[in-house]
Amino acid sequence: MRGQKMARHEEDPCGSADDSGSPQEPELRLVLVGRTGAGKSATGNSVLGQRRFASRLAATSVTRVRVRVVDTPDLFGPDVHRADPACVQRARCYLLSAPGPHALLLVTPLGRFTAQDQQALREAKELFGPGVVARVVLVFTRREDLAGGSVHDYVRCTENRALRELVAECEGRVCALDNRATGSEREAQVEQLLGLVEGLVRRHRGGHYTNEEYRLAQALQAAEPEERLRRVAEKLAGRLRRPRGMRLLAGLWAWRKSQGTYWSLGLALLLGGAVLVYVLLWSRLGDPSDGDLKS
Ligand SMILES: Nc1nc2c(ncn2[C@@H]2O[C@H](COP(=O)(O)OP(=O)(O)OP(=O)(O)O)[C@@H](O)[C@H]2O)c(=O)[nH]1
Ligand SMILES: [Mg+2]
Repeated sequence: MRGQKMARHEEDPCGSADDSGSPQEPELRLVLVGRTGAGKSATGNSVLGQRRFASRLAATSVTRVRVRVVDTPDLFGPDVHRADPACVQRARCYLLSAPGPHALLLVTPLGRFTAQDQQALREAKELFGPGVVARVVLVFTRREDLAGGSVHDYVRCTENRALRELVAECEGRVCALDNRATGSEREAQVEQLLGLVEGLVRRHRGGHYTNEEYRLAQALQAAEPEERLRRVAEKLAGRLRRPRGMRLLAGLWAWRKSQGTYWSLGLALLLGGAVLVYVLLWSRLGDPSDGDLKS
């Protein structure tokens, strides 16, 4: 993998997102998610071809396209709500990946998919909205444990039901990395991963993921960085405070809006049918004269 390295402003505490390269250059934005110790930073370093994380944001050129990777320490564990009550860290993640990621890389070590990984995915859905699953690529670290075997065979044969369900949810977008690999081996692995992401981007007609918070971050591009961070954090905190059921409905509604006319029609027909069945059942079961007649 060749290309000029272009990481800038990595220590900017408010994470100005468009801070490397020319804005006209195509860019793939990737957010690393997963439980602590899964190998997120190591994966970020593999993709960028250099040890960058410790710091949270870096961008670099690779052969085909510029890639921006956002690392996310401690945002997807059970303690995040206590550790980040005002959503400042999570808003920072939004600003670093604005105007929205092309893919979420859900990182998990091969052979160790646990309840913590499931929790990480749940937190990611909560943070970005349920529609983000359509952007998830499952990345297994410790590829060397496959001993030359195929990752697709591994997920097909695994007895871990939760993992099989996740792979189905991600529509089979899986790959494996040995983050200790170097040279052409590392390049080949990263090319495979970026190929998956590019396929995903093509499916979404070149678009990136977005939601209300990303739209707000874009609308506030001209604002002071601290103000932008504060406003996005407030909006996130407001949404995450709502009861889970309400959040799910709001997320589904936002997702539906982004899917266009066919989905609207389908959903309207489904809801209409459900209401009709309910009314018919209610009128049959609830009419007391029926009961009188039968007794
Ligand atoms: N053998 C092997 N070790 C790996 C691989 N990927 C990551 N590791 C090791 O796994 C450990 C955790 O990796 P990190 O990248 O720090 O994990 P993380 O998800 O960033 O962890 P937090 O930042 O604490 O959330 C480190 O010791 C890595 O060297 C891999 O592909 N193979
Ligand atoms: Mg890390």
